[in-house]
Amino acid sequence: MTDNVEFTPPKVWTWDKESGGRFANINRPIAGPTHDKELPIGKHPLQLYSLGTPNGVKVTVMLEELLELGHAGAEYDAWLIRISEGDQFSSGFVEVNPNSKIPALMDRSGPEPVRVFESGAILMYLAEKFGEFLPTGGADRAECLSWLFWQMGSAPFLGGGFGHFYAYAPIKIEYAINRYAMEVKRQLDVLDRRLASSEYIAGPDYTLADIAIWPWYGALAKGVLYEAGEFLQVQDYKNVQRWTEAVGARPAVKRGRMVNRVMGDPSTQLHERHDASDFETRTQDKLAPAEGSGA
Ligand SMILES: N[C@@H](CCC(=O)N[C@@H](CS)C(=O)NCC(=O)O)C(=O)O
Repeated sequence: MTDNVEFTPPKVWTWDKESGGRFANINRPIAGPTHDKELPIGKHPLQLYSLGTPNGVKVTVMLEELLELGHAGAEYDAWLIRISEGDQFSSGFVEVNPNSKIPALMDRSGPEPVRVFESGAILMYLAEKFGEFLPTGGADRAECLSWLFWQMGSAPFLGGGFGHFYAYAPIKIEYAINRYAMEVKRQLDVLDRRLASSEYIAGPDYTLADIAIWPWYGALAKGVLYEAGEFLQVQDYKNVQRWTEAVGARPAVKRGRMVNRVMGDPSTQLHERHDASDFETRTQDKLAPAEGSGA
């Protein structure tokens, strides 16, 4: 293999602000807020601060599924956090998520607000709060949580590894692209083998494991994530294709993937959601430029 970069790390790493890459303007080696700004608070019990990336879509699909089942307590305001403009570094956002990444949820239904960050934790919190999409015990719960944590551990290799080096890095590095393409194909094969013997990811029922995995691996299977469908030959994963279609056809999934979405066909975008009727009456004040995951 020939490598196209040579780099000898210095003794001490320093921050090279000119390093480039699609998200260079928001990536930095320090945490904490960059500016003072409170987050808005709407009328509903749940306040979501997010963006329609795969990690954000997990939560809006979950909330729409809960509403579809009739849980009025799952009514939510979804506020748009434009990560390319640094909204995740406001003092208000950092109070909800010290890690400065969407999605972040504030549950204001009780006497004291409860903050929840990390999409997997938010899914579990909502599943337990409403008693849905997570088996209550035994082997079924273990299987479901195993797949949820599989997703949380695997997607950074897909997004931060493969997606970054294939689509966002300022130069195409053969070693990095090959390493992560191999891992992502292995992950697709893991899912494909599982879905050969199981209707849904965690078993015969649709659960939060499907809700967590679909926005990443369903989009990859459709060839819309990083436009890598042909490169990874995603059509070969037949069981993943079958499951992607089945999950994508659910009405709550169709609604959830529109919320906080600022890219793609304008008719698929609902920048903020404050009422169920917003899906019918949506008017986009101003369409934003395409924006992806800054992970
Ligand atoms: N493990 C986190 C990852 C969240 C994440 O990476 N969010 C990205 C968008 S998909 C983000 O907010 N990036 C902004 C930044 O890195 O500054 C989760 O699942 O919630």
